[in-house]
Amino acid sequence: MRWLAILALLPLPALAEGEAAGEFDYYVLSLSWSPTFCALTGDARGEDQCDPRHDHSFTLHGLWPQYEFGWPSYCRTTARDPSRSDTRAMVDIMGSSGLAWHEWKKHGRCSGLAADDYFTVSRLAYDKVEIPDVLVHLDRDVKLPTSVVEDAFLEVNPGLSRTMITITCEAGRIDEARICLTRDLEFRPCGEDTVRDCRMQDALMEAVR
Ligand code: U2P
Repeated sequence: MRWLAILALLPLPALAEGEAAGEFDYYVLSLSWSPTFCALTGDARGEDQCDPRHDHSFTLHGLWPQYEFGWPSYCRTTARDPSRSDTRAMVDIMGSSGLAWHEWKKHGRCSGLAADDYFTVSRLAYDKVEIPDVLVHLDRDVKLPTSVVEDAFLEVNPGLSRTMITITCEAGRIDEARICLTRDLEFRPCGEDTVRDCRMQDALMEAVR
């Protein structure tokens, strides 16, 4: 019985797997700065998303069901998986159908929705957030504190405030904008574990090319 007492003292993991679908508190809409993805990963893999004929700025990384603390993943669900055409239809905003499939498996199955509905809601959430024009058309590399990126989002999204968005960095570069939404896709404050504000004063934001 002593091991039970020890188990009870261990901190709960933020990440578990195989939770029940549809039981969550809010969504994180995760937007990925495509030039950073391409520089760190995509170019080396020869991803089509990084081909110069595209001019992606913030692409949809995923719509993630969250708990007030932590998040579910790879949930148990009887919901239909997406068809090839469902995942292909997300390429315009996600960059690749492989990412759409991965996001469905890891996060979408926790939404309690069928795959086509999950992608519809993901697109609605992506469309709800205005990506600042100055970033959509960023035509030169800049170094800046992440607060400037956050300010740009706040300026063009009425109702969005600082506690509802977090900007992350990776390897010295602006990586993602994560925005917290209710299950009805209204802006709301992020849970404390979702806040990953990058503290760099000179994070690289490469131009959209
Ligand atoms: O941050 C690294 C990866 O962890 C997953 N993540 C992170 C924060 C959060 O609130 N929820 C969440 O799921 C993401 O995993 P992915 O979807 O990319 O596999 C994130 O990229």
